Amino acid sequence: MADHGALQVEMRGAVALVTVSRPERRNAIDEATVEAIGAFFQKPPKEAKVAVLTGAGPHFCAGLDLEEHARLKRTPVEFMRMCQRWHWAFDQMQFGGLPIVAALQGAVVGGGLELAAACHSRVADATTFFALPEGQRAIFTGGGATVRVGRIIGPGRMVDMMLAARTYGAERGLALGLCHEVVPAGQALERALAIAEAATHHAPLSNYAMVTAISRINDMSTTDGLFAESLMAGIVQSGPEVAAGLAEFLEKRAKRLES
Ligand code: 1HE
Repeated sequence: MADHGALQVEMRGAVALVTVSRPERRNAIDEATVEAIGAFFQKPPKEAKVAVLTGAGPHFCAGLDLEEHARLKRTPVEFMRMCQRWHWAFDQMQFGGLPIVAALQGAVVGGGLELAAACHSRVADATTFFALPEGQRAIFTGGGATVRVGRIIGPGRMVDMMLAARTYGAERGLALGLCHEVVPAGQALERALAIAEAATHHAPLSNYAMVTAISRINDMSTTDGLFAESLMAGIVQSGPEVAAGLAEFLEKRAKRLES
């Protein structure tokens, strides 16, 4: 188990299990934690093919560390610069090329939802709830929610979610795309690890394309997006696993797709 400040990292085969570990603060994110997250995903261990991200204890993450925020009395420019460090850190996650499966439980709120939204696949257990309580703390989202959460649930619903101070439970979150699967209480980590382990068997270039190209292409015009897709597909096609992957199917050795 490697210790990166508030981040604990444990290799489980080719899966890096990354745990935000400040349970006494409900895994609230302070400056050191955001730097540790960015540094880890900027340069993950070479042997890691997929990561699972979770939080220690009954809550995934309570968002911005409000105690540190109150203590530092950040000026507008200081807060803007802090938000830009969050953007940098979460960009390393979303666009860094390492697939990340989030295991969610309890509170996934404020910056905690921003952290989850930078992951590529999200498994929630039945205790999970989602909220953006920034308005209730007299602040505004600053860790990427306007972009990432806005794109998942739509800007109109995000405005309403904040203005009406809504909390969505796990099943509602599933319907909205805030999570992709709901499992019984206490089983999110086990299921996230299983998804991650299975994904380690994909060709590395296929995984890289999934987690880097799709969201970028969705920021492009139609013609640019289609061109970028063809380029990405051409590069993935150059991978050494392509012939073996196709032969497995053609020789009827591949696992069948199930409905
Ligand atoms: C914290 C934080 C925090 C808990 N910063 N210390 N985020 C929020 O507005 C969410 C604030 N937190 C909560 O609503 C609740 O703590 C929870 C629903 C997450 C969990 O409730 P519970 O009953 O399990 O724990 P608790 O008793 O409320 O908290 C336990 C301790 O954690 C307590 O400290 P203690 O010294 O009294 O033991 C809390 O003060 C502490 N704690 N959450 C600091 N967030 C880039 S901008 C992003 C903007 C935002 O993220 S705004 C949303 C902030």
